Amino acid sequence: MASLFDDILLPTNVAIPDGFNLRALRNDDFGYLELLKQLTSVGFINQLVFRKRFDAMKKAKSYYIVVLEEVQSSKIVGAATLLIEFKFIHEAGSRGRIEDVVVEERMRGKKLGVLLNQVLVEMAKTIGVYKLSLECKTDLIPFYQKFGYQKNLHFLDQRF
Ligand code: 16G
Repeated sequence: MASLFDDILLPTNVAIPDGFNLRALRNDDFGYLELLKQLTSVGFINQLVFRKRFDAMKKAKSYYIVVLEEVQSSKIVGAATLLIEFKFIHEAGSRGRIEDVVVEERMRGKKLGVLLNQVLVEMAKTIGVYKLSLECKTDLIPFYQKFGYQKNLHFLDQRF
């Protein structure tokens, strides 16, 4: 069993409610895929594909996927990703991106999404990024603004 990153990097100044455990994603956390299905399409990923993708992320050393585990059931009920992108601009600075924030439907309303965001903002500050950004649905803008984000550039995408 391997962790995506060392749990020592998790902030100590964000309180985790009783009954939950915050930790890095592990290479046997196949339940994470079930949770991601509540965010968007995941498609079919077998354990081999999961492990290979996990290994590639670990090797890249710029993926920080944190998961919230419900202690009683050992189920992952929340997760969020901090991705660090290396740049030449800003004195070879780093940009942080928050991705794939998801909380299990039956666990919503317990402020677990707030907690995950606080954790990743703290980690981004510790790692040292000049900018932290995310994309979200319009109705979630007020939620994310609570963590210091401002509406700024327009976001464009194309899908294949
Ligand atoms: C949301 C996520 C983004 C994810 C996308 C998936 C956050 C803050 N944003 O925008 O990270 O990639 O949903 O939707 O969690 P898609 O499958 O339509 O790209």
